[in-house]
Amino acid sequence: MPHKPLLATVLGQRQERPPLWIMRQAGRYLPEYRETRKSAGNFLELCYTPDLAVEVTLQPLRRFDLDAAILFSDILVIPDALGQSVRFETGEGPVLEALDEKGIDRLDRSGALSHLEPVLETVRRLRASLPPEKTLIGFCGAPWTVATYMLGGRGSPDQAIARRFALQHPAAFERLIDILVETSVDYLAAQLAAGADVVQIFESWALNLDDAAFARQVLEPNRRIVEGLRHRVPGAPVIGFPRGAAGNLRRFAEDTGINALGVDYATPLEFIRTQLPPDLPVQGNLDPLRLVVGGEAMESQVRAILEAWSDRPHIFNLGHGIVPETPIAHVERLIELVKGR
Ligand code: 1CP
Repeated sequence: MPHKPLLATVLGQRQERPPLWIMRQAGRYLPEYRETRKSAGNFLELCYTPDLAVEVTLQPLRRFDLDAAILFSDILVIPDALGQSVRFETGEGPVLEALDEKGIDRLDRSGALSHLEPVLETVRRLRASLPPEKTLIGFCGAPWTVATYMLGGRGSPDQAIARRFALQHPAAFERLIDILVETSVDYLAAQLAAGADVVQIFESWALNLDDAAFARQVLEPNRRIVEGLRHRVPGAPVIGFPRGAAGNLRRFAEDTGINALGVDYATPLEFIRTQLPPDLPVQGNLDPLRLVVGGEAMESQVRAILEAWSDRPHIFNLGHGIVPETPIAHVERLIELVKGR
């Protein structure tokens, strides 16, 4: 086995310098991405055309000394594969035909993996073309996060439609979560079989939930995916990312069985240092806006993060996705700082 510093860190081995990748590292802040995106026409075509998806996955690694590639796709290919209508409007984000109870009953899992076959082909090609020391990250959205888009029809600041649906229609909601858990296990197992080294489960909307809702909507589905996946792929390495989990972070780390915990930028460095097991690998957590501003606003916090987590396994990353207005020179400087140059 070639040494892959990022995979090794997920598995609990602290490295001399933390390995790094950048959440949403392929995307609109790169001019070459904008070019490829234009030639693809619509966003889902980009995700389902292996030639193009491989190209945009590799673009950030050509420019920057990153330790991982993350499969180029989206968390919303799962609703698309289940037969829900999904569109990506320019400048507006995703738009789905919002589900009601009857819509949940019409979701069809039987063709999902064959629908996602082009994504799996992208993973195989990436595995074949990446240098052996680079970690290939596969991913899916966590069931609750995906459900917020499926029920709400689009992104929202408070996920109110989905939160209300979970309370008013508990049986239909559980059917939806069951479908998403099962499809996600199939999909992640297939990504690992196709050559992904590790998978990340994006729980981008782990916020705004009371105790019981957090347990039911976040903890339990994440736990079931990890368990189901390990049943298929023993030892499967998993990064969890419960964005906004705040006071629930420790519960998440303890109850889900993930190997490594992604943390958002609002999580205090000290909380991680003192409240989480010292051997738990942690990923994060620079505010993407510090990367936009650069200079001392960025450098002081990069140093603080490196210092605070220096004695545990740490993967350096942003605390959420890189934003389109990020200057490329700032990304270069960030990598120099983390790599100690
Ligand atoms: O390099 C990479 O990371 C690119 C692969 C990738 C990933 C991991 C994309 C491409 N999307 C995602 C995950 C994703 N998609 C998440 C979880 C991470 C996060 O919280 O940011 C979420 C919530 C989505 C849903 C989504 N897709 C949104 C957010 C909508 C909202 O509610 O704010 C958006 C804008 C998209 C479209 C999208 N996905 C990816 C890209 C590059 C884009 C922009 C589309 C474009 O090119 O016009």
